[in-house]
Amino acid sequence: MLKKWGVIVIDIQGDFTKWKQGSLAVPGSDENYVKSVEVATRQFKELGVPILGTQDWHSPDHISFATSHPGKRPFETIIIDGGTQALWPPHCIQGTENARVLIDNNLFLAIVKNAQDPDFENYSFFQYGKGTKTEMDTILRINGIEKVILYGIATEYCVRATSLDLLAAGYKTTVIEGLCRGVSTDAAATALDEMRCKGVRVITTPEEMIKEILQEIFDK
Ligand code: VGL
Ligand code: ZN
Repeated sequence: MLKKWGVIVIDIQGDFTKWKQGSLAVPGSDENYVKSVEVATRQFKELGVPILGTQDWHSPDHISFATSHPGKRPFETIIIDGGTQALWPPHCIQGTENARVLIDNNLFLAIVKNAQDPDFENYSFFQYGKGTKTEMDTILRINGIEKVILYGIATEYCVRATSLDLLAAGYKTTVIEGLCRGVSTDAAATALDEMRCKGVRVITTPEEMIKEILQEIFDK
């Protein structure tokens, strides 16, 4: 049987975009970018591919916010539990306008949230803490998905962490670089290299993926 594709669109939320003057707007996140993500996602959906969305979803006092650490400024790092933690401007606060997912929410079968606990930061939407799974794995399984296509924001944080966890869990994982944006362009490039090295397939444009899926449909 043909292995089934699924798409995961990572954190296309106002606070990560220049378009919506987000508090953590990443380079290259204008309205055109968001529209290109929406157009590609609709094309996948029209090819019959199930789509999941994700949403960074913080409490107002989240541990990753610089404002939660007196004297610290955004983009500084601190050590928490022996690990380095980047500090961010407050962003994607539960229930605020700029925490909304900007592309048509009807495209999604479900939206998986993460980092809701004020005391823990988490970039993966597949699992958190010491390997506790989110609902993502179950949703992929009940839909028969074995091959995942991933894109969104931020390349070196949530896209990286989620794709590496998917890969480790046995999913064939493809990242569409042209639909990803990073907090730092250099760090994003390094993260993409790491993902490639570990076995993630990195492709440039959605068109390559759409061509491949169409080919599979014709070959069936
Ligand atoms: C993200 C930084 C802070 C992400 C979330 O979605 O990659 N990055 N919170
Ligand atoms: Zn966050």
